[in-house]
Amino acid sequence: MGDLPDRFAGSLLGTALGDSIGASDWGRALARRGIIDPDAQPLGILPYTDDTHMTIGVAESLIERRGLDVDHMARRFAENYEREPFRGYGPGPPRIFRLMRAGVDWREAALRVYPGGSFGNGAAMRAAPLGLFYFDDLEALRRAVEEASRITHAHPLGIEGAVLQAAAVALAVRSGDGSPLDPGEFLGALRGLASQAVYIGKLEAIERLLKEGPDPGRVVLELGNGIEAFNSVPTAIFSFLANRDSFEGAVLYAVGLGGDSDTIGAMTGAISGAYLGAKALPRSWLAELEGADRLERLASALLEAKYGAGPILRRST
Ligand code: F2R
Ligand code: MG
Repeated sequence: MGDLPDRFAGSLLGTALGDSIGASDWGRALARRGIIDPDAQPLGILPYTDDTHMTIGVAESLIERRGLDVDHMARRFAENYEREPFRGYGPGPPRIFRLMRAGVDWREAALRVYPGGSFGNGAAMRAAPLGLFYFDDLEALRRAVEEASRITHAHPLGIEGAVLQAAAVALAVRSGDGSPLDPGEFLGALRGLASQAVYIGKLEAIERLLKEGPDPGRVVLELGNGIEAFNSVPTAIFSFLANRDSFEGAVLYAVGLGGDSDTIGAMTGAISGAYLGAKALPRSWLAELEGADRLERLASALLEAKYGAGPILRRST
């Protein structure tokens, strides 16, 4: 396998860049102008939001436990939230973390906040480290993502969105190795993991929209740009596939679709960064990204944890 460290770093840094570009006025204005300029200089630091904060929690837990330990991950989410509650979390997860703090098991808390579970995109937006850790085994990936999603998102649509997002990251890591990516094969592999009608329909729509052209109005109409997993995960997959040779092209296209722009940007950045690698990310954006060094260290420790070699990174305080 080619340059795995570069692709692991690309996916975590790509998540944070997509998140922070999509959350910033500067990034959204750049996206609206429709000019893809990798040298465009952000107006000051690019702070990340809950998308990246939770992605960090997933990575930390996978590293410390050398794989999925779902109770450990649930505790880590709650601890990280208590340290930095200002990251712009969606409505549900903080309520779950407060119930956990009051002694309620997360399995019960997740179903108390949304009977039947949440179908928001919060499990999908944090799924990149799971896609990286399990990139070489889609069945193990599916099982791990299902389990990890249930901590906050127990609804089948929230879970399947996370599985598809993690699998897209995994397939991007695999196919960034030399031969050009075949969108039909990529979508076919995702289709093999989908069981919910809305995702099956949207994966078919992605294939058609790739042939018809990336008209943003049509894409939003058919795939969505909302906070629900089924209205944002397919949109991120399309944004990547329609702009697969350019990280900034993919992220600015995603952010320009509007709606939940930080999360669609984050998920697109995670897939594109996994495919193109960290070396393809714009230097001028990375220079301003909050936590870039920490994300690089986490990517490297995640790879070490996967293959069982080298020092294990403990959480930084
Ligand atoms: N939403 C934000 N940021 C705005 C928060 C602002 C904050 N007050 C501040 O500035 O500090 N961003 C983040 O939210 C999205 C991820 O959300 P998540 O984690 O999935 O949240 P939740 O609450 O589980 O679901 C989101 C909404 O989906 C609808 N929904 C979900 N399940 C439902 C169900 N079973 N029945 C009905 N509706 C359901 C609800 O409208 C939920 O509020 C990301 O964008 C992240 O960046
Ligand atoms: Mg968001």
